[in-house]
Amino acid sequence: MNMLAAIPTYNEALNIDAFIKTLFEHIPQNAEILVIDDNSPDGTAALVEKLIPSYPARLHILNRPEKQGLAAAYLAAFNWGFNRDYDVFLEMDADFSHKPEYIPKMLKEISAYDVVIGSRNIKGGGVEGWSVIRNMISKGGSLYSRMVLGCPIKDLTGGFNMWHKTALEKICLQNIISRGYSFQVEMKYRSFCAGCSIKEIPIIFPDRKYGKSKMSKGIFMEALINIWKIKKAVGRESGIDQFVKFAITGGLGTVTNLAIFFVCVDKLSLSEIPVSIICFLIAGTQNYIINHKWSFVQNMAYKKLSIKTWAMFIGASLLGLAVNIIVLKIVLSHFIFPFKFIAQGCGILAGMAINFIVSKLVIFRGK
Ligand SMILES: Nc1nc2c(ncn2[C@@H]2O[C@H](COP(=O)(O)OP(=O)(O)OP(=O)(O)O)[C@@H](O)[C@H]2O)c(=O)[nH]1
Ligand SMILES: [Mg+2]
Repeated sequence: MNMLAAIPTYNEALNIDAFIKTLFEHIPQNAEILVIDDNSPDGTAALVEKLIPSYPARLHILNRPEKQGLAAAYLAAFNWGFNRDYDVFLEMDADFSHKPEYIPKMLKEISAYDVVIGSRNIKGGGVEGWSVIRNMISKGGSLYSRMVLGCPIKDLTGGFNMWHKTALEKICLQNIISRGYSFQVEMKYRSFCAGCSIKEIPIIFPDRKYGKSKMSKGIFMEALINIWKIKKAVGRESGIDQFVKFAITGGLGTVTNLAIFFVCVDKLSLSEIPVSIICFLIAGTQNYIINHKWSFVQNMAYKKLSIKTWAMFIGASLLGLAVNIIVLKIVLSHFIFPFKFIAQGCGILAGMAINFIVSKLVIFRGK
């Protein structure tokens, strides 16, 4: 099997030379290494480039202009590798916390599984050199992610993982929403939801000896919140689920519309047409917000409410209204009903269908 080890680096000058040399000692003869460096100020990239002639066609570097986070680095590496026919991709830190000695075992397992996870949280695995507090935070974070996502993988947060190319294809990398440290959780959760076969093997994880961790309290808190966004984004919801939510939202909008109309026209005696327009805009805005935050939340988890999408939604509602009136006219001119509201019901359904299609495919499409 052709393997590519993808190694993201940011300020790993103290580790990278020894790390690459050690890694080459533990990977098969045909395996290659790609370092993804985000223009590390400490000159990590230059050290890698110095080593390239010693490993012709086996050591590569992807130089990126600025620090863009772990997720962007790995996604760039996978894209780079997809065009070059590797069967297996390895994710690994450059700071010796992930011991290259485990790679042969991982390679053996990947012939039978789609995903192999280096796990600190199963029998035989663990961490070395961590304080009790750090250990508790890490274990707590993993347990929290497992519980929120309902996912049985024991080490969701770890970054020492091997992926079969087919597993990465099943995940649909273009759908990944994480930018930072929740990336590893999202990748594993998506592979679980996609039905990939997953094997955890125990690893001992020593603390880094040289260089600084890029983890901070802020990054950790962000990852905790992101777990919910991942859950919303990945849990599969059918178009029918979305349509039912969209219809309920429309129903609520109608109630709002009628309530305001009743107060303004029947109680305050304001003129009908301007009130009707205002009712339409208020109910439309309510529908826009609820559809964004609920009906299509899976696509919109990382998008903000915006004037542009609001205006598009109001436009789609007007389109729905136009379709409603056209269908009403057509039905009335071709059929005779005991009650005309049946024709109006057909119009409402047609208008709603058009509004739903435009909302799903254009306005709330996400990325
Ligand atoms: N290209 C790139 N690499 C990064 C970035 N952030 C971190 N890395 C690298 O990703 C790997 C993991 O980062 P670490 O700082 O070791 O994070 P950690 O393993 O969670 O924390 P420690 O255990 O304290 O080391 C290391 O090889 C880093 O150099 C980034 O923004 N871009
Ligand atoms: Mg590390």
